Amino acid sequence: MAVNRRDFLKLSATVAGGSMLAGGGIAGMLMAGDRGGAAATVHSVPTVCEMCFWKCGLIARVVNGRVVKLDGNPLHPQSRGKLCGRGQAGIGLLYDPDRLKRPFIRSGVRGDGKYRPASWNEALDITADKLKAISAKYGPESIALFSHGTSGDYFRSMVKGMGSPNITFPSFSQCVGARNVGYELTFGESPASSCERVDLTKSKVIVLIGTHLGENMHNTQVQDFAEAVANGARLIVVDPRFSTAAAKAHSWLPIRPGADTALLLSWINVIISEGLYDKEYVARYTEGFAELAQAVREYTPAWAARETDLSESQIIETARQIGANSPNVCIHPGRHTSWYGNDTQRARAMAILTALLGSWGREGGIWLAPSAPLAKSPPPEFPEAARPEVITGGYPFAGGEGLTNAVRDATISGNPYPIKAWIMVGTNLLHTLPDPRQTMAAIGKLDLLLAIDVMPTDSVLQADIILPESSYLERADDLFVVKQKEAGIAIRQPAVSPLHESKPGWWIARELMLRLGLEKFAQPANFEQKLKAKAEKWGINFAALTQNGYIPVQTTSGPYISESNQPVFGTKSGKIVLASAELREHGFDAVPRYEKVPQPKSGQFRLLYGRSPLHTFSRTTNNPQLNELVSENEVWINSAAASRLGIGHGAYVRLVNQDGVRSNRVRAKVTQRLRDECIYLVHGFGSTSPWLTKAHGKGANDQQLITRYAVDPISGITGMRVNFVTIEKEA
Ligand SMILES: Nc1nc2c(c(=O)[nH]1)N[C@H]1C(S)=C(S)[C@@H](COP(=O)(O)OP(=O)(O)OC[C@H]3O[C@@H](n4cnc5c(=O)[nH]c(N)nc54)[C@H](O)[C@@H]3O)O[C@H]1N2
Ligand SMILES: Nc1nc2c(c(=O)[nH]1)N[C@H]1C(S)=C(S)[C@@H](COP(=O)(O)OP(=O)(O)OC[C@H]3O[C@@H](n4cnc5c(=O)[nH]c(N)nc54)[C@H](O)[C@@H]3O)O[C@H]1N2
Ligand code: SF4
Ligand SMILES: [Mo]
Repeated sequence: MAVNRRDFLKLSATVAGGSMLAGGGIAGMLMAGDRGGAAATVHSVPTVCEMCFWKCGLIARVVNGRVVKLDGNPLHPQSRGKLCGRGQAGIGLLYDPDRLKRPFIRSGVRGDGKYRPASWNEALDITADKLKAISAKYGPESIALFSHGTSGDYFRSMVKGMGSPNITFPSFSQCVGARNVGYELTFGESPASSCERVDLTKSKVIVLIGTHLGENMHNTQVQDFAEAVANGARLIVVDPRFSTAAAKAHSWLPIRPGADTALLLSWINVIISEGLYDKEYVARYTEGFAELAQAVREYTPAWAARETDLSESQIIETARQIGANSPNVCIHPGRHTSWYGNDTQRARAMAILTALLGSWGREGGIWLAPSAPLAKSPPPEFPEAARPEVITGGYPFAGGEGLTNAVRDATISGNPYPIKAWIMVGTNLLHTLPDPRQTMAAIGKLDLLLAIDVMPTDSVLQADIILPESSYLERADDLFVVKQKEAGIAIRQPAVSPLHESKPGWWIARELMLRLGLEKFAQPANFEQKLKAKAEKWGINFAALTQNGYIPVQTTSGPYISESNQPVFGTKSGKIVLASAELREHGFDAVPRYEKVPQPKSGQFRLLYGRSPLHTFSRTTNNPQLNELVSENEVWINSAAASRLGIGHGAYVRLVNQDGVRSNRVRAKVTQRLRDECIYLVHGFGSTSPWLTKAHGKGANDQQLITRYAVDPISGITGMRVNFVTIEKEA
């Protein structure tokens, strides 16, 4: 049956035979009409996924008021008709019986899990009263926000409106911070407009440094990666583990963990000394080449071979492949880059290599962000904070995005002033910040821990007040500006009405703001009207947007450099910075210098972690569909190490870290796909919340074992791959 997708999007019909529908797809839905039986209302709602933060466009198929299937929106450039496994499992989140169904107020002592249900009015009144009391006693700056995801924005307006600058993001401090700072120091901007601007399908060579595409399952990036591999792009994967991506690679470089900057500097050394860099591009767009060339002289492949435990010939050969294919080379800038505490300089080395190859703004490299002239509204005039922010922690390049760790430190110490309320929106801090013991110590200092969440996670069950947000399938959010090679606007709209007593984030923030006298900063009561007005201001037909889910907008610049499309570098000099005077002024190396990281002692293993394609952090481990597919993580152990320790494949073990912290039991995956001195866990498992009936106690929690972290002196982010464990056999 031929059904054009565009027609299908417009399909909002009544057909018969509802019992046939689930799993039947478009054809199944329509054919069901022939079977007779009770009338079923079938319609399709285009909206935006939030099972992770790639923000794919999706189409929810709703039958008799129930979401039965989620598919990728073919019109949206971040999904192109497909969803990943987690995206399809959004239905599991929507109908998870363990969801937070109503507001709760703590009735026992913190952490004992005793709560009483409350009405919205009561919970909002109490929350607002507590915030007012804390602000009056300790000043508004004593209120801090931790958020991840769309709803964080509404609470940001609330916290800023109260007069606090202390707004933090784990997705900076425990994730992209070092990358963004390293690339901003080099190119004047980050290499991502939310999604990394990697031109994989046109690359002749793709270099992945740790980035484990395929396990890191960002929909269209993985689609592009698959296409690039099929097109025969040469793939170089640097990873101590034989990742899914390494299995597709022409060259797998099983590097000693923490030695990546040595490899990068020696590649730069070969590319400069053999003249393989893009001389015209370097002359036209960069500054500091002579200083760079001088500084990398000492980093020879022979030296790097010793540091990285790779062969000298492999280092030279891969450097030549990279150089020979300039500029159509993608040095993937990575995403989670908080590794060893020297991470900004590693990101700088990657950025410098990208510049030498001339691949910023060139086909197969990093494309330029499109400019889309969308009318801006004047920003709200938030009150000036009376005291300085604590969110930079004194780190000179922490920038505008707040450090979670700096706020946690200030909360524990009370310096420079007490922090007394934490508002957590869509973040599971006990699984997200290194050293959960410090997170608990900080929570112990608070007068109010407020959680706005969808699930009763470990962190939520520490809260004094819990406010249940509707999932992304039940709510509208502000319009999304999509910046791929093209630009456009996407809309999130509810596929079904909010279940239970949950409420959208914008509504929760608004109700609190009304009670705090901050209505002028709140979203309007008629949210849909606001979205419509915004779309129309941008010249977009709102009816078409709600029907299609995504509408492209005109761009005024293209993805690649040409004489008429020149790049703009937001650095002080307007050039790409190879040797950074700015870093030198702050006492750092202008050109990255290699620093060794501590190695495990005999008998110890370095704890490495990463992603499962079927889970997002700890947020999906209780999802009924995903939990059925992957219910617990495994610990990867090299087969030689396992045989020395007498550990068999599939046996349960426990991991004990350098500070004596012992993990939950976890199954051994005995494999040759990992270096001998490391072990590897998928992050997000080992929840302790008894309210998560499926995830509770399943697998090991990497974060529990991360009691040490190394703070990057430039960006202030927390390197978390600096913990060592021993392995105990489970009797
Ligand atoms: N040990 C270790 N630590 C890590 C990482 C690691 O790999 N290992 N990864 C790091 C990285 S890269 C990142 S980005 C951070 C991410 O860590 P977080 O910022 O904490 O993000 P998530 O795990 O996505 O957020 C989880 C919370 O969001 C809730 N949630 C889900 N949907 C919604 C919603 O619609 N509304 C609301 N209000 N809440 C919702 C979930 O129930 C859960 O409580 O963790 C970092 N920390
Ligand atoms: N399915 C799924 N996909 C996701 C997410 C998710 O939760 N689930 N989260 C998203 C988010 S927010 C992020 S930030 C990204 C994170 O994903 P990425 O940025 O791709 O990866 P990392 O977590 O930095 O790195 C994990 C890989 O680094 C390797 N590694 C460990 N130590 C070293 C080292 O010293 N050197 C090198 N070269 N490699 C090393 C590990 O073996 C592993 O393969 O994933 C995104 N995609
Ligand atoms: S990559 Fe997957 S989970 Fe993330 S937004 Fe897209 S479909 Fe959803
Ligand atoms: Mo991340």
